[in-house]
Amino acid sequence: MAPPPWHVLGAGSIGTLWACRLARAGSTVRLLMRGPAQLARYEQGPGLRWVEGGVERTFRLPGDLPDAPQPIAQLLVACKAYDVAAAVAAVRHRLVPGAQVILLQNGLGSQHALAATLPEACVTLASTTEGAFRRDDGAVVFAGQGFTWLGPTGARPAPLWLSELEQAGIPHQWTPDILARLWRKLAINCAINPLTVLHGCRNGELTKHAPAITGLCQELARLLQAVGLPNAAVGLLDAVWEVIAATSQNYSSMYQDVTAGRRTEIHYLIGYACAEAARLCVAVPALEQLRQNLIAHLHAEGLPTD
Ligand code: NAD
Ligand code: KPL
Repeated sequence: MAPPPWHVLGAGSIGTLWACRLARAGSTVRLLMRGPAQLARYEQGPGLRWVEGGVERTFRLPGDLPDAPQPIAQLLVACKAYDVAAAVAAVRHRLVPGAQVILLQNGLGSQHALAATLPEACVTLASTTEGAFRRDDGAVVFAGQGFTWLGPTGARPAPLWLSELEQAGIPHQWTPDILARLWRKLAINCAINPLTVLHGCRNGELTKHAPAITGLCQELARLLQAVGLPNAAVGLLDAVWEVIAATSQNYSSMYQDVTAGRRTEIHYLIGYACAEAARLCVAVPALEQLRQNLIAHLHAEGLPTD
């Protein structure tokens, strides 16, 4: 029996990256559009344009409205964390019992909130180091080869659809410890991204702010221990410096969002870390100060602070 189609909710940068590779490998992929205007615009255009290694390819994948009749057995949610709840609510009535729902969001907070509203679905969380961005002309560029960890919200064996990722050439591994992966990445993002926004700099220029990074990593390591993930705290400071060195010429995703005037995912990154610290009574004064400075900066830029 043919595997069910993938429905991609949020055909932005990372959604396009997944949709095009799956389609290239022969999987059936449908794009879920926000509404009639988005669907019309998409259908009048060339389709998804995807650039890998300087080579552009176009994929004319079918687009659907949220209330299209087809049931959804496999849903890839690739919108921003703050859009997840509304986006999935619009298609929830189409999910078959036991539907596979894969969440690609960075940070934490959106995933478990959503999973609680989908008791009959099999929810998979992802943490990816792949990178993609949309060029001014609309094409999505595969900017950073990386790796994707996938794991269940509860205890569940590896799902069958992983073979489709294999065929699509999406480097990945199933892990029962996905929460530790997500927290580790969140901690790294907390130590890097807000500072790049506040200092207006590339990741590599954070070498000028080593004491601040050391202090943040100490607090973040204490927080990781308090949430019950001591392994995620091991070598955190070294890992942050490794990421800074490997991405020294890059601007962090949060820096890019702010300079482009886009809403950030602050609430699901440093906001989530500070909220968990408060809940668990872990003192994180430097992290909290950084969050407040970031909020003041976003406010001054006229951007949402949540
Ligand atoms: P993006 O803004 O490029 O794409 C999100 C897409 O979702 C947009 O096209 C938007 O129109 C669409 N969308 C929002 N609400 C919708 C709705 N109700 N119905 C249909 N579509 C809807 O964002 P992105 O960069 O692809 O990031 C998505 C998530 O992946 C984020 O959580 C981000 O942190 C994470 N992520 C991104 C990258 C990357 O390199 N881009 C890397 C790792 C993780
Ligand atoms: O994930 C990142 C981002 O920019 O969001 C890195 C490159 C790791 C910096 O925190």
